[in-house]
Amino acid sequence: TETYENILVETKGKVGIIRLNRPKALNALSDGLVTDLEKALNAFEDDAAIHVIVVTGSERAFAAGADIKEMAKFTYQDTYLNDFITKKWGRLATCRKPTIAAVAGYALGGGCELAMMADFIIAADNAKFGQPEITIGTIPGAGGTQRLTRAVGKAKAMELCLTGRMMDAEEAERSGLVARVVPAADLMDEALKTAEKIAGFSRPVTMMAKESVNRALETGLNDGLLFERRVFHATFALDDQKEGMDAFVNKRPPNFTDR
Ligand code: CO8
Repeated sequence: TETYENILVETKGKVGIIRLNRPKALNALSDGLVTDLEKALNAFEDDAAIHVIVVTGSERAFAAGADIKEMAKFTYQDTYLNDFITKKWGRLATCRKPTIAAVAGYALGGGCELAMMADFIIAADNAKFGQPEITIGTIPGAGGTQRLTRAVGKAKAMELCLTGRMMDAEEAERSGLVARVVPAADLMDEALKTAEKIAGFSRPVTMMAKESVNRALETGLNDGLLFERRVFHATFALDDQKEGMDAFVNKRPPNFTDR
């Protein structure tokens, strides 16, 4: 695998792992880091051997937001002309393979937004989520007002965006932002166990399930149900549907071939 300046990349079986790695800046999302992240995500998406992607940070910080030192001097023209920050930033949200954010420590501003771009978040019990942009004179710019509102509802999203306060892992789980909270020491084990479980299923079927859940956020109920039904019917064209159901009927483990 390629080496990067701001992230560490490794693979474990069918799982691709990206670790944000700017420890001195609490993994602040500099242009360099986001460029590395986009490249690594592209590589995992293109690699047929990889089924699931896990993005994580350090024990102290998933990411403490956009790099404020870098951003401080930007003019409106800079941000507008460069489309700061949608281009590279959004890459995690457009992955077709399942993605997990394994979050310990701070997930603030762009860090919280990045975590929310993953399919789901597994949080360490020391995780802290927030959109503190208001405290530095700006607003969330990578989905904080939109994905957070969909995840936790208007009241909590408003409160977090307007006050900048952080919520802990327990509150984040209770309000629907994170799928599961685990002891900090077990975060990577639990995230990898979950990723490996997904990676053991049929790759096209996991992608279809992901695509269908995501439609729920983009459509009305009847269009969403129609989309789901079409994709459900489509799974019957796959060898892996035959294999999965035959294995169940004959009480044996399935051997999926991603066909
Ligand atoms: N950008 C740049 N450097 C940072 C950032 C950041 N977001 N966060 C922390 N650092 C640096 C600090 O400057 C410090 O560096 P140095 O040692 O050189 O002074 C080092 O990391 C350690 O940080 P602290 O000393 O502050 O550590 P503490 O434990 O005292 O505090 C906090 C931890 C509470 C997380 C604190 O660092 C903090 O409040 N950070 C900023 C959080 C924030 O406001 N984030 C939102 C940024 S705005 C944003 O994300 C906009 C999103 C727009 C879309 C995203 C597109 C990129």
